[in-house]
Parts: sequence; structure tokens; C-alpha cells
Amino acid sequence: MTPRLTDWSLALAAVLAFTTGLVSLISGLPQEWFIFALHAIVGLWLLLLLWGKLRRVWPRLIHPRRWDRRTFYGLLALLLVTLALGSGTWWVAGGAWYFAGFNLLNWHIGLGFVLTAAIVFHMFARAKRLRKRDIAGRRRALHLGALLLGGVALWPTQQVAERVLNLPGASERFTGSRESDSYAGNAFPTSSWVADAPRPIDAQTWRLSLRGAVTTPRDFSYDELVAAQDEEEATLDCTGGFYSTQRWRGIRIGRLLDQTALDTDARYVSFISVTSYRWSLPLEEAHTALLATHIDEEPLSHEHGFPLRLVAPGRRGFQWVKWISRIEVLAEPDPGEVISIFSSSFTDAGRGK
Ligand SMILES: Nc1nc2c(c(=O)[nH]1)N[C@H]1C(S)=C(S)[C@@H](COP(=O)(O)O)O[C@H]1N2
Ligand SMILES: [Mo]
Repeated sequence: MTPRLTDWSLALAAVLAFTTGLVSLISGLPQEWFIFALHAIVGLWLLLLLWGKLRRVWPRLIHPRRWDRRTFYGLLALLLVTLALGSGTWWVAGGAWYFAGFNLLNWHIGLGFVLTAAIVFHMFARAKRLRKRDIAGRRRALHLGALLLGGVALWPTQQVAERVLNLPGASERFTGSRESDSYAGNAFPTSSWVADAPRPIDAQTWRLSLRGAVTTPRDFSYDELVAAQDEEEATLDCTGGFYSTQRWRGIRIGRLLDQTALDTDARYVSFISVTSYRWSLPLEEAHTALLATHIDEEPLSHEHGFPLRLVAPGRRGFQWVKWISRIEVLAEPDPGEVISIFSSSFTDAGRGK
């Protein structure tokens, strides 16, 4: 392949790796497994392409006479790519390594963002146009096709190897998350998207308010919600890399919404924490989701969102809002919720004031 074709293939692979990685963060339904497979395949493809690029720039790296400022950036980029691909691959194989309090998956995600930014910057500064002769010709096409196929073929090989070698990663869920303390009540790990840490909530004075596109806004007491006794077994799957299946108890959101009439333009239901952290579900999905007060017979612990948290099967953990005090029925989607999950930790309530 010509240098330009290698470089443009690398750029394409990087864009695909970034998008599939981003989409994987909000994927949790079993039928969305292919997003994760695609992400892995693109990673393996990147590895093959890098091999080609490395062979080309190798002489420039090993001869001190040929070093310049660009060598330094080249080496930095190589290090970044190695760490990003390495952390992902190692996590998938079952690696349990922590650095600065973050696991390999956390590092993989962080490095993915940094690397993408670096590539975009590099392309604006140095990208050369693809010419016809970079892509024309049977040999070129065959070569490119072989590399693509190589990436696709490596994926099942890696999956089988993982099982044959019985690597710890073989027991991971399709999302890459590892099981932790299922059916163990409040004992499973607790997690925050950033650092939400509100004060414990007094259930006797706490109220859940239902507002928005409804004919009569309503407040519910803790005891009213507990009385419903609806149950749901569901898996909380955190993008940080653990999952836990529990029997949740509380009130089905459909049952709650039935207590008032919805406006005809009602489309989404937004769940809002005392810290202002919020997330919404389409109305139909919200109907079947649960607002949990208990895990098995135990009330939720403070860390798990007492008095009330969202249990949204098939959604990733960060969407399972904890410490809910308000529900708002919406006519439009709420793009601001994406910002709310980052900013809530900086509100007074989020900092525990
Ligand atoms: N209010 C609020 N809800 C939240 C979060 C948060 O930071 N604030 N973190 C989310 C994340 S990232 C996950 S994985 C789950 C973790 O739930 P757990 O602590 O019960 O395990 O809660 C979600 N709900
Ligand atoms: Mo999470």
C-alpha cells in the first residue's frame, strides 16, 4: 500500500474505533452485541495497519541522525496508540491492573478520547490528499481487502483463544463488564458517573414530585411507593466495567403514571436526582421500567440511591439515576441531560451541602 493509503486507512479505522466506542457506552441490550464486536474488529484492523506504518517509519526512528522534532511527536503518538490498543486488549483478556485508581477499561476509554483528538489535530496539520494512484490497481485493492479481512478474522480467533486458554476475560459480558456480587443485596459495588455525593435523604420528609406534561401534578410519599411491591430482576452494567444482577423492588413507572392523565404530546419521562443528575426514557420504555426502593427485602442503601432509583433494564448503569426526587414528563427529548451527568457533582446538593 502507498503511504497515503495506509495513513488514510488508519484515519478511517480511528474514526470507526471512536464512533463504535462512543456508541458502545450507551449500548447494553443483548441485540447490540455487534457494536462491541465491531469495536474489537476495528481495533484489530488498526493493529495490522499500524504494523505497516511502523515498518515504514522504523528507519527514521532508529537512526539518531534522522531525528527531528517530528520524531518526538511520532514516538509520543506511537506510545499513545500502543497504550490505547493495549489497555483495551488486555482488559478483554481479563487483565486486572489499576493505575491511579482507574482500571484498564477506564484508561482505554480515556486514551481513546485523547488519541482521537491527537489524530484530528495531526490530520488538520499534515494530511495529504489521496490520489487516484493510491487506490487504483488490482494489487492495492487486494492488499487493502486482505488487511480488512485480517481484522475480521482475528476477532473470532481471539474469542476462541480466550476460551481455550481459559483467560479470565472469557467470562465477561458482551459489554466487556465483569460480574460482581449478583443477588447479594446492597453489597454490590457502588459507582458515580463523576462524583455525586449527596447527603443521606430522610424518607419521611422526602417526596417524589411528578410534573410536566400531565394534567394534575402530584406528590408521592415514600410509603405510597413502597406499598406497590412491583418486582424486576435486572442487570446494572456500569461503563466502568462491572455488572451486577439483583432482584429490585419498588413501583412500576406505568403504575405511577396511571395516577394522573398525561398530555397528548407526552413523549419522554425524565428522572431527576436531588443533585440535578437526570436522564430520560421514551414514554413506552418508561412504562415498563421500575423505580426501586428495595433490593430483595432490604431498602436501598444510601450509596445505591435511597430512597428511590431508576431500574432501566438494557440501559447502561449511568442511566439508572439514583436519589430521585422529581419526575418530569416531556414532549421533547432533553439534550441537556448529557451535560447534567457531568455538572451535577458541582452543585451544592451534589457536593453534599
Ligand atoms: N444521581 C446519580 N445517579 C447515578 C450516578 C450518579 O453519579 N449520580 N451514577 C450512575 C452510574 S455511572 C452508575 S454505574 C450507577 C451505579 O449504581 P450503584 O452505585 O448502585 O452501583 O448509578 C448511576 N446513577
Ligand atoms: Mo457507571
